[in-house]
Amino acid sequence: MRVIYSEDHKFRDAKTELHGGELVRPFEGPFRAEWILAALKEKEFSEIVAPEAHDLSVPLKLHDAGYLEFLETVWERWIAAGFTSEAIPISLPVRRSYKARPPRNIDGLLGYYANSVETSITEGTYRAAIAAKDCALSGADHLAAGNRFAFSLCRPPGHHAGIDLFGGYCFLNNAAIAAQRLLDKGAGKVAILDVDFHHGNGTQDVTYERDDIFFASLHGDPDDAFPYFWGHAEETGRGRGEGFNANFPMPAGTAWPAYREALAAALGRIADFGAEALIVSLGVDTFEKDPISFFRLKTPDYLEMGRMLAATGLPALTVMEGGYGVPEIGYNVANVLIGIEAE
Ligand code: SP5
Ligand code: ZN
Repeated sequence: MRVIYSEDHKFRDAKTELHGGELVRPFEGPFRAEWILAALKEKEFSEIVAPEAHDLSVPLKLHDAGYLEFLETVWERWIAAGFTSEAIPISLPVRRSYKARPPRNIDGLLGYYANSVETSITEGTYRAAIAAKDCALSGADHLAAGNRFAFSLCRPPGHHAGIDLFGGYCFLNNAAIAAQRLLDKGAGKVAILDVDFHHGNGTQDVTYERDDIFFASLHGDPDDAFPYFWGHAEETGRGRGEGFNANFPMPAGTAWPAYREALAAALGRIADFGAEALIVSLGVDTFEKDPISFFRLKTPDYLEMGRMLAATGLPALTVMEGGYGVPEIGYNVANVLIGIEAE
């Protein structure tokens, strides 16, 4: 299967993440892509290509124009304001913030566009995020050209990025951008299946009122896990999108037998929807050794996950999301892809 990878991910190399009241070295760093790439090479994935550059026309169909301009300019504005460290918001619109609108001050604007504050913005962040969305778009183009599978090794990840919101280590919603590209190239219905440990709140945000993208997410129960304020089973879509969003929250300690049942249910919903293509938001932070998550999947489980995904019979683009802490994340990703190709 073709792997689309850009070295530009290295421009996203934050030094700080707010975690447990301290600024720590981020869980989401360049070493993640290096581990994944090394495992793919070891498992003889030989077609590893750089993405084609794409413009912002597809992102602009999902994200707010002011938000994209903010992402492009925030670093220079932050430095111009006299700050010397990484950009972290301090004040966010919350309950009873009356008709919150974008403030002029860059420190305020940072909070306006944030949905969480662990994600420091740095000098190279925008450049890396643009490369990640190009990986997603090039993967979608590969499917649109008639190929059955591709893997977009996106970094930074994207599934927490909403219409006008960054956070959860995400800036542009790579998976939704890929789905939009497939629709633009002629698909009538596309499904996004999110198997990252965390609820894909950004993807839910950008697809919530749509009936041409079905979104299903399997994740840690938001009563217990980030992003806390999204991802409950009763969130089913709005307006014409009602019935086109499906959340599968699961408790701490969930291992493969229960996970597999939820996955089968989600794939059943996607089949009923009549999807013509599948985008998989692949986080391997469901792994038993993940440092920030609480599921208990083991390395061989990812092979079976891949087989189940391919058994849908759908063309499938896998897009990288989370998975932290240990080099085994590379083997877990490789196993999903091997399982997909084996089916
Ligand atoms: C793409 C992705 O996986 N983003 C996840 C962002 C999560 N950031 C906040 C993590 C908070 C973890 N707190 C759990 C502490 C466990 N000891
Ligand atoms: Zn995650």
